[in-house]
Amino acid sequence: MTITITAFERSPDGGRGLARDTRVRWALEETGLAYDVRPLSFEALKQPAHLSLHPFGQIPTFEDGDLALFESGAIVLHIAETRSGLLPAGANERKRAIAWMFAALNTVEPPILDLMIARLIEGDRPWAAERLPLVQNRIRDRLKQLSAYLGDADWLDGAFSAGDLMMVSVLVRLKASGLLEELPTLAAYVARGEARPAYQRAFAAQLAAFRSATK
Ligand SMILES: N[C@@H](CCC(=O)N[C@@H](CS)C(=O)NCC(=O)O)C(=O)O
Repeated sequence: MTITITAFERSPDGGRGLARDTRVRWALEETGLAYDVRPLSFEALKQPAHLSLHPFGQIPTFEDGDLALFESGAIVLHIAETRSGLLPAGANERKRAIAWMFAALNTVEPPILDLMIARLIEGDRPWAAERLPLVQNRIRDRLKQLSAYLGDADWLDGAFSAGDLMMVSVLVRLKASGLLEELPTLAAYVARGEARPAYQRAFAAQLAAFRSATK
């Protein structure tokens, strides 16, 4: 049975790899699992066929035999738990890697999403200029804490893990903001993640899909 994931038919990021299928593709590439992609239009996302897989009508989803999952965190965790390479062997180390996945999704990604919303959706509101620096400063606070924790280590807790995969995936979304460059330690951490061959393959695959949809 082949794994099937869903992704945007035409990603609104123009193929920059910011949509959340990229993190799932990355986990699949790191663990050597083959997969198919079902591309979906924005309209198809909200149709019953997709809503039966994803209650909020979003991507990504993951299907493997009789297992269907939504939420990128749950999908990456499932992949990491079924194949070696993304979670350490020791029980406590595994739990810490999972804690870093949660930290990426629950502590670091929310203010980054706030920034995307402030810029893309609320940019024309009368209060937008006043709100933007508040949102940016909340991100700066998180990045400074993360950078201090990382120090001169390559990865968050020993060897590269699903925690790093998720954290890099979240931080990549800041690339156009200039905020990452304020902390060279984190910029280098993201660059290390992006340099991994598995990330390169995942990025290339989503870019190829975008290009073929926009030909
Ligand atoms: N928490 C979810 C968020 C999923 C999500 O926001 N997906 C976006 C693409 S990255 C989406 O499908 N947006 C279209 C929509 O919400 O209609 C996850 O991590 O999978």
